[in-house]
Amino acid sequence: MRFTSIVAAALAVVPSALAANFAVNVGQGNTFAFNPTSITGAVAGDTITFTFMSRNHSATTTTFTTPCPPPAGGVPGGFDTGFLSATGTTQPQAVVTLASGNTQWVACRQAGGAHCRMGMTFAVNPTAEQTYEQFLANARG
Ligand SMILES: *[C@@H]1O[C@H](CO)[C@@H](O)[C@H](O)[C@H]1NC(C)=O
Ligand SMILES: [Cu+2]
Repeated sequence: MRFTSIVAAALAVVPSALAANFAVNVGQGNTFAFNPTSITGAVAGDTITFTFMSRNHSATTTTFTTPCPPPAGGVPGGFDTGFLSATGTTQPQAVVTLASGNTQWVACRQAGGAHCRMGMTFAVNPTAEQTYEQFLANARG
């Protein structure tokens, strides 16, 4: 009887175990940065939870070669959290569900790209050919 209960409990968690969530902090410690700066192994259906910890930022998809500023709404097939502002003890969150495991380049589009040019960038599934480090260098111009 006890064993049966354990099996039933294990089966119940299977659906949620299929999708991973990646937690990403935005503006942690009042910095112009995403933490971590990249994630790998993300697949369709996975989620990214962005927690906006200071100031007023966005997480917006952009291009590898010309990151700053990211376009409003993000690139086609991408995403844009819109501007989210941390006030006092409130740290808003945005949850993005990935439509694919494709590589995506992300930056903050605040202040006409000024935060982006300071290096406020993030990558989903960067590759050996297109690395996060090169994307960051492109953003800093
Ligand atoms: C956040 O930034 C956007 C874009 O600059 C601005 O329109 C909005 O008013 C700001 N929000 C707050 C709460 O300051
Ligand atoms: Cu910003």
